[in-house]
Amino acid sequence: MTDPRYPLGPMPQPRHLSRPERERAIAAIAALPQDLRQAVAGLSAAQLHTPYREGGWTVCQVVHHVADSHINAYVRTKLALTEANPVVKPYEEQLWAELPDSRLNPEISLLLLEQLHMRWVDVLASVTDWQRPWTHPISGTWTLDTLLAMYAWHGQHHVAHVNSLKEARRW
Ligand code: NI
Repeated sequence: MTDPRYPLGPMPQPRHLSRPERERAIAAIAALPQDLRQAVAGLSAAQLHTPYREGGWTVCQVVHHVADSHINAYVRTKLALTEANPVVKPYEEQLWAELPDSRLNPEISLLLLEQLHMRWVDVLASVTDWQRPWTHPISGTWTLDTLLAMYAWHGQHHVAHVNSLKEARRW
């Protein structure tokens, strides 16, 4: 029995990716807004407000969380590209997901993600030094390759949450 919180397994944190791995990760980030839109397409309001697992976020909160997370990831990408080993700002993702804007229509964050990922992918496509470091104050120093692998996984991880709920409920 797999852990319903981690349908794709744990978050990868490699320090170095091969060129094909990078290309696949950038393609996954480019495709994420459409993948997430497809996962929630046609769900009713009641379905959108159903937790993806017992005690978990609702589908609606999951969509807004992906936007919260990727806004931070975009900022971290640009900090790593423009400063020498910047210390990034952690945030309380659980509390962010409980703020009132996480109950807005998911369409708002789907549109936001479509626009944000266009800019993020454009920046990622221009990176020449994937070993540029950045530091998380708790987990330590990582590279841009790590960030790329983490967030390619992250979007797919949350799409899998929505899809696993739909499969379990036969929606
Ligand atoms: Ni997440």
